[in-house]
Amino acid sequence: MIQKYRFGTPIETCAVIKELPVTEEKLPFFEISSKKENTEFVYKMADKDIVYGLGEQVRGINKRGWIYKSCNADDPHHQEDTKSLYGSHNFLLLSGEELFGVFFDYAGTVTYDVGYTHRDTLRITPEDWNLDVYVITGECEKDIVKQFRKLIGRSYIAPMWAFGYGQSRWGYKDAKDIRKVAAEYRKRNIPLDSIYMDIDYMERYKDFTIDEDAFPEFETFCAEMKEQGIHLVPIIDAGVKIEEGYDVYEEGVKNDYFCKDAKGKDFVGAVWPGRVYFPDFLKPETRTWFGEKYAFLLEKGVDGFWNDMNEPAIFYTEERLASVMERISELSKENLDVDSYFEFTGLVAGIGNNVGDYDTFFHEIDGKKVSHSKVHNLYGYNMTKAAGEAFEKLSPEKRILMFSRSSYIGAHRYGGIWQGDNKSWWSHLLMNLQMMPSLNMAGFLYTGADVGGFGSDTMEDLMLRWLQLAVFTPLMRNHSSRGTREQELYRFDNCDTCKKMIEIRYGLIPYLYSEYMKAVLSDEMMFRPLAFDFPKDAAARGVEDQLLLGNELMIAPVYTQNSTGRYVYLPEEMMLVRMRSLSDYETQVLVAGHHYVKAELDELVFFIRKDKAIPIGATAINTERLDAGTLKLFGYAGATYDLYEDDGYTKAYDLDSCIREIV
Ligand code: MIG
Repeated sequence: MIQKYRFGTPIETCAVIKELPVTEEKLPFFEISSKKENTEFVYKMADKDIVYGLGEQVRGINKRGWIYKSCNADDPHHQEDTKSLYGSHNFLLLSGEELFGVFFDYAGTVTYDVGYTHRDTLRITPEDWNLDVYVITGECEKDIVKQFRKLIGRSYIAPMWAFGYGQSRWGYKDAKDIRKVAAEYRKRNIPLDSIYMDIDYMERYKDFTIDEDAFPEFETFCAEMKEQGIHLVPIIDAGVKIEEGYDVYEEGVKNDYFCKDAKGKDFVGAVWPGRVYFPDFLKPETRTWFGEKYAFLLEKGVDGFWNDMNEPAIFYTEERLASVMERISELSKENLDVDSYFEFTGLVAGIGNNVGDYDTFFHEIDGKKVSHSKVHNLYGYNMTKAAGEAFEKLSPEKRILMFSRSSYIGAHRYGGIWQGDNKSWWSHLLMNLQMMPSLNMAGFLYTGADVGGFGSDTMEDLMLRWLQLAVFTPLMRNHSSRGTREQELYRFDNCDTCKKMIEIRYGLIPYLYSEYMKAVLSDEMMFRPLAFDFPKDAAARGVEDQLLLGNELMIAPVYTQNSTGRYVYLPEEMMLVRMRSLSDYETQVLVAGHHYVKAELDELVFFIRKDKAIPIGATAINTERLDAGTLKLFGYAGATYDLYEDDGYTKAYDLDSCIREIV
């Protein structure tokens, strides 16, 4: 059951697709406590209660013990003490003494003190008191999530080719670089479906332009890559360069499509190209206009995009830069001591992505001026919505790949997300795993992290172990930052082992795609904490580094360096699979309980649940060449599998007619 409670006059977020009546009853579970500065929702947690949810956040599957903040942030340091990442997903699931889900539909900042100040107290503090709260009760965790997902609408569906392996790097500067990547992969017969184009493809970082010197005859280049079975996936940034003669800028100014400053002038911020205007994506007209701009690339043969910098990331605002410069020039005359030195470094460090700037620019909602700070978390969502809505018109038949960095619940209907600028750290491999279920709860099913890590220098063993997790995630993209160690698989001595992992991925794609589509079409989670299927199992409730995948698998990757195995908890009997390649593997049935499982660096380990089997096929150079005729059941003897199969390309998806039983 879902009940909707309203406080004040909330700003419409369009997170929810069902119009529910507002109940007059008293909000259950929470006390509303008013203090001088703020009002909070307070819930007393029992000792063993687990708090699931919050989508894209650091730390564990169980969020207890820390403070989180919904305030979309461009923060490349995903650390234990980080409070906000790129998305705001205000859904929590309490499991323990009570069982309920709660969604705070609120566009501004929300703070979640999940047993940090007091171990037993969950305190939720929205910045003001205009919000809708949905409380969901049900039989079990899965049932509550399913009700919530029905409330927020069906998740975005990616094309099948987006389940292939993708290679990316911030630093491919021209067609020659990209051709080289393609050639190196093809030469070694490593499967590959896509190469990503980062900001360098644009003409001086202007959206919807192509640098003609770097990419002459882009359309032909795109066709050349398609010929090799490779999709090019360009990045689109939120800020629009201020430059006379640049059509996107000029149209935006003329038609009033940009955010305004306090005086009503177009608001000036700065990102890659220097000074930019930010499209007011909260205005339907702006969305229609910006969305149609993607046609520029679609017409050239592109069929996938990633939206970036849409929190929005701001390097500086005119105003702040000016005042900082002024203060620095004063300070430059001083003898910098303990106070003034830190003031100086703080001033410089505080120029970029300063939350204080969110009060200095404005959106137009239903003709009214609204401060950005009130709707900050909706910005990236509406950029993705602009693209998603446009694709329905521009490409009514064919699916277009879209994933975004910033998001809010609701954005899941228009695109996936990736987990942002992680680092080549072992802890971030675990974080990738831990974030999967909470993102699924929030509706983001097409997701994954930068494999191998984005920032800092990767290691070949980290890359291999990371592949052993990413083999299972819908988005499997190797991406890294400029200035870090190059990490295309062919850079490593163990390239051949990496290749085998990619081949296993392609063998698993029919199964993974099938489970993904079933999850999307029935509003379920593809990745679940163990306790969602074994709620009464106390040991399962504590597991933070294993997940259930679909209805047949459990994954438990190795995420520590120099380990040749790990402890795994089996809530029931399962079949251990240890795979070195599609043709070199062993299986072993293990009883329920704790096991030490060996997994050498070149061994992918996963588990098939009791009396289940999955289809595995032959590998192929890309998804288009996968042959369903090669599928064979793998797992418990006698088990069958209901395979969901469609063309992976058009929008003719249907749960009933696309299922075929594999025996
Ligand atoms: O960090 O476009 O998250 O994937 O390579 C700077 C350059 C901006 C952030 C994205 C990252 C991308 C990078 N961008």
